[in-house]
Amino acid sequence: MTMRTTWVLAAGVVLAATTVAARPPQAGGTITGTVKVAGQASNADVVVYVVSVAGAKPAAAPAVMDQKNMKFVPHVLAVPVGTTVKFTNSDTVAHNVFSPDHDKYNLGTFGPGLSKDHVFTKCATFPCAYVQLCMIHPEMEGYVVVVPNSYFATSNDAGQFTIQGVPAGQYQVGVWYAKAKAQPKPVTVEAGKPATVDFALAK
Ligand SMILES: [Cu+2]
Repeated sequence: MTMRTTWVLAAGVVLAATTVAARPPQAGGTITGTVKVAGQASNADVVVYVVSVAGAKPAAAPAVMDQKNMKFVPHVLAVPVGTTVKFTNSDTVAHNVFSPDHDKYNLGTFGPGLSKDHVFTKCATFPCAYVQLCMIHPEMEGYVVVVPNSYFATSNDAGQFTIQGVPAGQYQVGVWYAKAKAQPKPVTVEAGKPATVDFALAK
């Protein structure tokens, strides 16, 4: 090993050590809980989100809503405001993508293997739910739900949800569901710990 190689390796080690040390000591806490929807067999597809987080990161990577077996998949797609959603078509027939809600969009009709993008930049009052429809197949229905930041989760069949890496602090946690409602609830997040909040949704 030459002297120069040794020096470069040593510098790399110092740089890596500095990067680790510069990180905050705690990566935040977790908000977890269960939602129960009155009169529904499944408690899935409830969007749970932190109403306001100081310094929240902007939208990350694009999200995907597929059209598969004549359905929008996932049925409910929650995204932070500013996110690009790629609507793909995995079926063997053409589909159409439009929504009559808020700023409205109509991405037209496109065939198998193709996709169209829409950027969800506008939302006056969070959350903004866009019913997702197809003009060719009236039975198709999905939802894109625009939330204010990247701290959100969508419940599973059992109604469970987990929002990871929330900075320590006091927050309001809101819920969205297509057919029922519940008021936001306060939650206090401590670094490295789970904070629990449960919701009962009714019409
Ligand atoms: Cu369709």
